[in-house]
Amino acid sequence: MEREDMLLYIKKKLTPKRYVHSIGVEYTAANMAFIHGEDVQRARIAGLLHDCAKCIPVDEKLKKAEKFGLPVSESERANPDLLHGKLGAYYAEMKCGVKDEGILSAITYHTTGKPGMDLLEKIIFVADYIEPNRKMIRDLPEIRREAFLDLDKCIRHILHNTLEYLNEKDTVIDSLTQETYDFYLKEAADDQH
Ligand code: DGI
Ligand code: FE
Ligand code: FE
Repeated sequence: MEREDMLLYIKKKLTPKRYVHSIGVEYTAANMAFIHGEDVQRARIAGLLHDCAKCIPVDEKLKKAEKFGLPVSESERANPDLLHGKLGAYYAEMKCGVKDEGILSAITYHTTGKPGMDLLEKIIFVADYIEPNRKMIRDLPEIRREAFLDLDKCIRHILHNTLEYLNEKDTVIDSLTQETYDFYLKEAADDQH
């Protein structure tokens, strides 16, 4: 599918705010690709489509994931909104014809991250958090600078703040979110020695 058709596709599936957010992630990911040496078109496609399943009602997210045979973890069952990455990758492939496994993986893991992310996965994880239409959240100006200057530090910072926020909210924390944070903390500590 060409970009124009992807735009039409997500416009149909998303609220106006979520549509604007998706375009923000597209161009933020493109700029991060320039700086960090990722393929710009891959970053744009992943950014544009990452939330394409976000606006499906919660109970339908779970039903659709089961219908499509996608694996559903305990925390996803408790909080089916977490499934929008996995479902989004499914639609990106089935509805938009994306075959690039790296793009599909970046969409799948954009909410939780995962240990040992490749460059495209890191870019989408970060671009989602820092895109210009995001409402101001704690440390955002600093996190935006880190996104271009020190990508792994940026990832640690985002996960630190997200986990703190989720702990305050007293909600289910996906084990992948915690594992990702632990992985990047350990990697940074190992790099010191
Ligand atoms: O879809 P977006 O809003 O653009 O961003 P996202 O896919 O990162 O989802 C953001 C929400 O997901 C935010 O409220 C934090 C939440 N989140 C991230 N990791 C976890 C989580 N929520 C739960 N319950 N558990 C997690 O591990
Ligand atoms: Fe999302
Ligand atoms: Fe998003």
